[in-house]
Amino acid sequence: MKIYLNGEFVDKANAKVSVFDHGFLYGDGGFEGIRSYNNLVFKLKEHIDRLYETLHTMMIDVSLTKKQMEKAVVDTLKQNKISNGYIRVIVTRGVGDLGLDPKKCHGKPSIIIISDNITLYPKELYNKGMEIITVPTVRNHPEAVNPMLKSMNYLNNIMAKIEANNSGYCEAIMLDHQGYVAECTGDNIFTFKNGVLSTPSQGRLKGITRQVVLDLAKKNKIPVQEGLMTRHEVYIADECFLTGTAAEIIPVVKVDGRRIGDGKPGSITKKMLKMFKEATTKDGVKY
Ligand code: PXG
Repeated sequence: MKIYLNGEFVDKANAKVSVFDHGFLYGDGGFEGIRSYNNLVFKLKEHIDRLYETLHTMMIDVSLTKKQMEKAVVDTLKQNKISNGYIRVIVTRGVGDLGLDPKKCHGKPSIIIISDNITLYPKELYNKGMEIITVPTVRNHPEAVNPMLKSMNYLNNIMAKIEANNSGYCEAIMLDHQGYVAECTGDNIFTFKNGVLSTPSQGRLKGITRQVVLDLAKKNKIPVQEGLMTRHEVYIADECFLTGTAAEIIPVVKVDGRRIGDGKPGSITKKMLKMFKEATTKDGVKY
């Protein structure tokens, strides 16, 4: 396996960063998780745009243009001869000293791109649907570490994931600081009721898959509502599903012990997954 490390391709065994890298010391950096399907990188521009938005707010000035970054992603896939893969792009503030002062990193971000074969969730989860719970850890306050940033600082989500795992679940709903449903630890959430598709408007990452679903809904004249969502509204929904680059679209059939709809993956959920799969065969940057 070849890893892109600061402009060079190095073997996995030599792909090392300093222990003084602020990404390691403080989670001080941004990242993206991208997928490719049959030699097409899905929504590459959108992922790179979001990465640069994260870095802009974090005041990490990366030397590569967006186009150069896109090329580096494609080159990494080519180097590894991966047709269907998962790509992790990481940009940290770079190597500093033990203090947290970002000035000590001297404006030299570390850029790392790893591509690997994707490990998928078990197929039966897609057929049967998932059971999830709400966990006590709330999603970060937007004026602390804004959930719109895909920062390397994932402790908020990891704490929530630990709570989910401790209770025997693999994914969990996180509420925002006001008690509204925000998102899951690594996925956005949707409900469907009375012909309307709903998804939270605040306290969550602006997921790329979430946007694909919103676009597909618009194209298919399915009414969409982005707004505040309570747990009650999730419990009484006809359908519920999660979206994410790795998970794609995964049906949810039980939340906090409440059955959703008839307890089986819903027809809109299945239709969305089908349309999403079709989109991944057409859209994308070829390599
Ligand atoms: N919300 C959060 C908090 C995420 O981390 C999504 C939503 C979905 O966004 P996209 O753009 O992928 O549709 C994510 C992304 C993992 C893992 O191992 C998951 C993500 C990121 C990193 C690792 O499950 N999800």
